[in-house]
Amino acid sequence: MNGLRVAEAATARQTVVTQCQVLGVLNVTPDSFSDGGQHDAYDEAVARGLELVRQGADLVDVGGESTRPGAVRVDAAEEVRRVIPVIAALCDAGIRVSVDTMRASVAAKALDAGAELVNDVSGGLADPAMLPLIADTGASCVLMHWRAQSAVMDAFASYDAVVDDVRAELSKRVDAALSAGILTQQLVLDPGLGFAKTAEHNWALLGALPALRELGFPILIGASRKRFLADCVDYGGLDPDSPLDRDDASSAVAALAASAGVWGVRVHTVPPAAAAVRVAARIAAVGGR
Ligand code: PMM
Repeated sequence: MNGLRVAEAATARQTVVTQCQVLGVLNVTPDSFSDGGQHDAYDEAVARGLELVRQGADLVDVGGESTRPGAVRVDAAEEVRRVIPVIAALCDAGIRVSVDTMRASVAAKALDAGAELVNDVSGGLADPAMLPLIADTGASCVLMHWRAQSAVMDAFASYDAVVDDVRAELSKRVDAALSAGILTQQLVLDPGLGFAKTAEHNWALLGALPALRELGFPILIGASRKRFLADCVDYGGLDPDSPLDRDDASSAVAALAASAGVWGVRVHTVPPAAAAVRVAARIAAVGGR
């Protein structure tokens, strides 16, 4: 298992200027909000994973359970059926894979198949076995800010001060991870844009990336195609209600987040994000921002 590779790279990235990682989204689901149904057959999913890497993705983030607002959960056996063969095929092809799952049992199988990073949108809250698994395996892990399952999360979008509250709640997840025996260098944090958050909350968090980085961990940003970007899609005949028409705004977020020094961006459309992180790295390398 090569689980510490991401963590080591992430630690290095805190001290030297290197390139923001691009995580290409591969949802092997019939119902994800923007790409559901496109890659839910094995052959199409593997082909899409290979394409994401050809286009410049550093990792392919494979998920088998939609987390769009209102989504109901699939059972663990179905999640395994969807993602594990795809992960195994991509890892066999030498591709770096993260698994987007809230279940320790799915994460364990994905790590066995060669995944190097567990992307848990619940930050270890949904499954009490997740943090012990990460501790035991030494795998890298994204802890995302999360308050409730997708079916009910919109009812939890209430904050006194969203940046302070998200920082405090992420810190608690870090404490839980460390108590479980996870090492700091295994962790990546994510503010969880769109998860129990209104558009205003998402914008406030994007405007506070330096404050999130002050937590001292690599930061992952997943803004791609999300509903709040519709605020910026009022030009060129684009349809703000179409997730695909939010791609340009998603790339703009990737560029600005990379420029703000985040560790990674999670995107559906890789080529412009791959360009964005390279431009940001070149500007950072000459001391710019
Ligand atoms: N968003 C989605 C799924 N997984 N993982 C992380 N770490 N951060 C995110 O913001 C995130 C995620 C939902 O988007 P999708 O349905 O398009 O995959």
